[in-house]
Amino acid sequence: MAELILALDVVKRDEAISIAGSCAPHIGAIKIGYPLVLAAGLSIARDLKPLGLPLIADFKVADIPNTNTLITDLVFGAGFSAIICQGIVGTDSVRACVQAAHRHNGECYVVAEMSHPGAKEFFVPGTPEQIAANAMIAKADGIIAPATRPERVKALRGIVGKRKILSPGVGAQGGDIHAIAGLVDGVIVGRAIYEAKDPAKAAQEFARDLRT
Ligand code: OMP
Repeated sequence: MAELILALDVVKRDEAISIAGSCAPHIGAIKIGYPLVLAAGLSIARDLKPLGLPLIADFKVADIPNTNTLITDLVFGAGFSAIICQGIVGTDSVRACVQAAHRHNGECYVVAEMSHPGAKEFFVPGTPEQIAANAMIAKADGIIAPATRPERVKALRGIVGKRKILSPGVGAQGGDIHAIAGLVDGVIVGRAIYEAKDPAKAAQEFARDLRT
């Protein structure tokens, strides 16, 4: 069964801690990206640690191997348990993130195809397949693939086999949780939870949708 991952893209530390705490019983991990880290600092990882949930650093790392290694070491040093990198920059760059993550006993997920409309300009069929295959060669723990295009996720599943697929795009971006739930290992939801009047209730409902 796929787990629910909260994309905590709020820009106030107190609000982030409060939403994460109220949603914690319904989610399997928290994904934190530039918005919250730039607002609250890397120390937000330590603030959220007591919840006992995996913390995924979504920095879509996309640089040369040496810079990727430096970034990944800092992310795990701050207390994160997984990192997301871009796959389109090449296998050597991905391998740098994966190896650094594994040295810290953490995980690395590789963006194979993105969920927004503009992604279609460069993530043309064939390219995500190649990115996913290279991510497997680099021994990544899984890939990121779009809930907005379930048919593409199916194609990518054929490449990654039993390794994990985490999928954003449900809710605010129009993706349907029921269409994606059976295809992936994790469904990433942001605004539809943290902008809801009652984020805990919204998270509970998404979690229930994943079970049914
Ligand atoms: P909502 O659209 O608010 O549910 O948030 C989706 C989250 O997933 C955001 O944190 C995005 O940065 C992230 N995301 C995508 O939306 N699309 C992608 O292709 C990849 C990601 C990601 O890597 O998490």
